[in-house]
Amino acid sequence: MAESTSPTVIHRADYTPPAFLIDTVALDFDLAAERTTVKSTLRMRRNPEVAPAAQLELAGEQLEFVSAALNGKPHHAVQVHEHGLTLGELPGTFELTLTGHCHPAQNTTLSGLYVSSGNFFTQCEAEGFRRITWFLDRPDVMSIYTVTLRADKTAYPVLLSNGNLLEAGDLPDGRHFARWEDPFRKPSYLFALVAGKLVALEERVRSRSGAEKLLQVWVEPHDLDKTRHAMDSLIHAIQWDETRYGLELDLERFMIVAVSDFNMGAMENKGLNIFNTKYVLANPETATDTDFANIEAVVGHEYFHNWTGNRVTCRDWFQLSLKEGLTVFRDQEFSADMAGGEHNPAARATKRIEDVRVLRQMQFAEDAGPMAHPVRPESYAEINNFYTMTVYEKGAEVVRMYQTLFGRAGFRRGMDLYFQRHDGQAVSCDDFRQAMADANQRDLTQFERWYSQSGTPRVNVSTHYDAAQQRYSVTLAQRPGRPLAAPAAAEPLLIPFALGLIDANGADLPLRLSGEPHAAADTTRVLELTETEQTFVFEGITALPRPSLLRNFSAPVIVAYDYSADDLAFLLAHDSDPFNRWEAGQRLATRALLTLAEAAACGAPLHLDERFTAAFTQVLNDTSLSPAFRELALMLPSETYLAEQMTESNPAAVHQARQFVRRHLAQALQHEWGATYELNRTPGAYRATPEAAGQRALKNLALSYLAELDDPAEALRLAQAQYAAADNMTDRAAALATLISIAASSSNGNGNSEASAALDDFYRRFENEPLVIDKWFALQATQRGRAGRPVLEIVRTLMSHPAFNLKNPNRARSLIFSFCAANPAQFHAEDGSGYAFWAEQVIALDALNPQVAARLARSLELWRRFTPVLRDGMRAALEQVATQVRSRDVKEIVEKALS
Ligand code: B3K
Ligand code: ZN
Repeated sequence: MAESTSPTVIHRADYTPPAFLIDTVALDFDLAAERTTVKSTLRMRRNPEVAPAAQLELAGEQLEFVSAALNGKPHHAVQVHEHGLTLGELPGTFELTLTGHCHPAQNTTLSGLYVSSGNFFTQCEAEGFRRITWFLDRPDVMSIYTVTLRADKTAYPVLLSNGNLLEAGDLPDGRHFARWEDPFRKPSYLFALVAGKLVALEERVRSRSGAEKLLQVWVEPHDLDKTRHAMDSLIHAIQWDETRYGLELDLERFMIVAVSDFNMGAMENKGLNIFNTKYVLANPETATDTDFANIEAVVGHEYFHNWTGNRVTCRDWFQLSLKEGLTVFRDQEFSADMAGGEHNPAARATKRIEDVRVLRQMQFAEDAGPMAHPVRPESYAEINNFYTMTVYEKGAEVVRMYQTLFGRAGFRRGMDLYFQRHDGQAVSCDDFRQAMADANQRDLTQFERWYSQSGTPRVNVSTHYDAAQQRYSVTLAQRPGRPLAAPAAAEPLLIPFALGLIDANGADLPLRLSGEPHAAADTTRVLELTETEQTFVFEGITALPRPSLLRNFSAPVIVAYDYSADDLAFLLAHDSDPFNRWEAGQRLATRALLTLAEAAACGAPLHLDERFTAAFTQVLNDTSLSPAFRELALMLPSETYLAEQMTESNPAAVHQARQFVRRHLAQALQHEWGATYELNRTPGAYRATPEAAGQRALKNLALSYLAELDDPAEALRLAQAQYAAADNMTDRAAALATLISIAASSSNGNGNSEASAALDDFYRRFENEPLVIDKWFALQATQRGRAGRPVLEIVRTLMSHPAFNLKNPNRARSLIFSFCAANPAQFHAEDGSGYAFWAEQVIALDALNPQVAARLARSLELWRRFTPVLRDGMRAALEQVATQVRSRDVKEIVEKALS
């Protein structure tokens, strides 16, 4: 039944420090799947900096209360309620012992203590610890933890928790125990335990100071052959953090554990990272190049949290970007260094391009909808809803801007000062900014606005060339991101705007601003835009140049400049900034595709500007560019991104336009695609290097274009051969996708039997590899519709496949999310069938796992921007969900969408 109340909203401005502190925590677990007993002994005292409170409020959820003791004696001034305990009659310093039960086997939320494949796991961030025992479950309460685990030895031979192992041994009745101590103070969200039948790949390494460290990657026994890459990634991450930031691993051992039921990617619990199997397990047969790269990035990310997040943590959850934005920035730099090293700008650029593509497609969209919020949000109903693209990805861009302004050395000085000041503390985004400011002797007051203003700022650029004076002026005018939300309140930001000027031969011009004695050595200049509008005048410009704007995407803004198609083609061919070469191609493609989509929307005939095809051909044939770069440059903007750029989003029209261009390019470049395919084969043993991965990506892009030809016989032959001969998942999955696509586009059933034979083979081959079966579901959910058979029908059939399981988030994402969020043309069917399906699934997931349900709920949030028919259908579905869900998580999302 519907609950009528809206969730309570928490405001950043209401922060108050805790009235009590917890110095030490001793946890004692008797693990049993149905009912686990947890005894928690807390050494507590009143916070001397806060006025004394009459009562102590401890958070607790879904717990069964057994007893409370104060200094060893039963305590009766305790009220047990739905959200925890209220305790009275407390002295200044005391020991509180609380005993209770939780129910791991029934826990489908995957928050707190739960069971997956018969093993125990925990997930505490953000507020899962209160589902294990009663606590001051907030990040500014930091304590030393000692944990004793007891369990049946046969069922749970491995018992792990944070920190160092103190002792372990046998107990009567076939049970055993292990006792762990974490020597570092930490907030409750970083607590973890794991128990079960697991095995580990182990390595011993020496850290910089010479100390020996034990590294372990724990998995289920049949997955041990898929742990090498995660271990290598961990070793690289440890070395990288020492070299780049002077940060050393501070524990004797560091463990990663893989679990197949997990709400997100991974979790940085101190010394005991728990990972979704998707970000640990890989070998060439089961994992794609993208999987390999993602594993390296996520292993790095969680490891880097050991300093940025764990040693220095967040004062409250509004400061989440303090650790997330910073740690994403660190993992992005780590991946760029791994891909190309410090001195390979082209290889670094491919990583930058991939990150910016995600930012633009996902974070810009978030900023344009009802969930828009600043990097440091002002309020929330459910904190789990704020692990967002804005907090993570825009947060990382904000951190990157410090480095753009101060250089690597200046950024490092700021980091050093930050740790010097705040190691062991729970702090705020302001503290980080202050450390950057002080270390670089800069006033960063204005920079604070990046943390408090939501929306994507726009920078309008206009240029003027004065031939007589040989002067070129560039005027930058910034506009706040959300014109409807009190534009007057938005004050100008400090925007680092990197720019270059290019001459008619494609060479960078020396840059000298008015008033400067000579040109700077660097031909890229970081202009600091601090006013609403500023003009920068460059002297000694002897002929009209072309501007290369916002090089390397130096700030998370939208740049509006009236480039001609010729300018863009020129920049695509010549810009020395590899990011902006890609950017020029994207602008060109976006412009062409949007024109076509608007035409398709009103049924007008479609024509493609030949200059586009010519520019595209030049990139494809330019073998001086790396295959990885060419693949990125030749990939058309996604349908989702394009639909968002339309006056009224029309996914069907976008699909039609994009397919028109793909078919056109397939035909026009038929010969080149064939040659590209052959030239980029990677014979010999599989290697996951960026170069080899780039070749496979370009080859498979070529294959996908060949499949768009009117006669796809050659593509069919190549795809079948590639599928059969593949020694790696990248090539096998790409071949399968191509076979599915050929079958979908044929009007006479051509390729149908080949596609279904390959799908069957794929399933049989990988039946026992859940992560590969996820790919099998996802490939089918994201396929193009066939005449007379909408993809939704296929998805509904797959929902009753024996391998489908709504309770497993990876599986739910592979089928349901793939369809609702990654197949726009099919999902947004005019009859509203996609929306009805979405509503059913959000409601079903809401009862099992609110965090996963809330993520799915977000796929309709931009509903107001669509064409009227679609808008009405989406609103109806949202209203239906709003009346039927119970969780705070989903309610917050749908209420914001409808308000
Ligand atoms: N800190 C975790 C995310 C926790 C999400 C809680 N809903 C993983 C990460 O960002 O590294
Ligand atoms: Zn993180």
